[in-house]
Amino acid sequence: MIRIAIQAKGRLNEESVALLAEAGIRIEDSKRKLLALAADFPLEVLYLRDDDIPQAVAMGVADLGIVGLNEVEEKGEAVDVVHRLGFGKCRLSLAVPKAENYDSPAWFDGKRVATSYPKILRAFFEKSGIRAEIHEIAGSVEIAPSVGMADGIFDIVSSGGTLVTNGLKEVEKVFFSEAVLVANRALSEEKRQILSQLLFRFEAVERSRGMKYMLMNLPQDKVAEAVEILPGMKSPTVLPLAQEGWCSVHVVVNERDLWNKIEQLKAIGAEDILVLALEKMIW
Ligand code: PRT
Ligand code: ZN
Repeated sequence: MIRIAIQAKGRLNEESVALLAEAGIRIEDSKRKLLALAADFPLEVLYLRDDDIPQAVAMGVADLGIVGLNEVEEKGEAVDVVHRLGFGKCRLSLAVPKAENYDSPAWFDGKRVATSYPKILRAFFEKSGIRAEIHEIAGSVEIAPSVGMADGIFDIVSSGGTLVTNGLKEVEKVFFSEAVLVANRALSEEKRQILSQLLFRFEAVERSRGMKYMLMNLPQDKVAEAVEILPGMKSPTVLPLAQEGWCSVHVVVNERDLWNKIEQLKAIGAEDILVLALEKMIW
């Protein structure tokens, strides 16, 4: 049995639960008990505030955790980042009122900066040789300049909309974050095995994201050209058709390239193209 801590509510909760579900791990009625058992995998889920996850994992209250890399870095707890999960992407940035004439980090010398991430900010200022006053506040950081609490802020930015709404502009992108899987450093052999099973499933889920399964009928003598159009396809599945000189080609393509590939394939004579959702890719 392994215990994973995930955010109880907030931006990472839904995608954490969805990732587990896609990995075939259903969590018994998530009526927000603190602890819930998975139906068909040796795992239990502990619902916590994101701020508490790094420490819970470091102490072994949970074996694993899904949390923003920003929290892991800020808390500085002794945990291993074992996998990047690709969701919850954001950055920690410095921002100043938009009317300011900002040209370099030296602008912050002698200024007051409000943030909930003092440790990461201190490291950045030290590295840049800047002496600024860091004011730690727990929330609503973006309003600090307009109420006279600070000259600038250091906060999470994703679309940048919140900064604009508050009359601020992003001037330095300091730290890039996404949700990560963290692990306790002293997992038993049994737990390591469950972790590697879990990682195997996560990787299969990630690999199949954005991928489509495509089938088409193609004149037999065009297979080599189709392979040119579909690079990366080492060995396409080619099945004979009842009609002489034709075959059926099956490939996996990235959704991004889908229409482009379809047009090229039609141009060499592909017909009856079917595009299907791809559930999982395992190898
Ligand atoms: O209750 P709990 O303590 O668990 O949650 P929380 O309120 O501390 O965290 P939550 O749910 O807001 O965020 C959890 C994690 O999501 C963060 O630690 C980040 O790793 C990640 N994340 C990704 C974000 C954002 N994107 C984000 N945009 N966290 C916060 N924001 C904020 C940002 O600060 C801004 O105020 O959302 C606002 C909108 O951002 P813009 O730039 O899109 O306008
Ligand atoms: Zn939090």
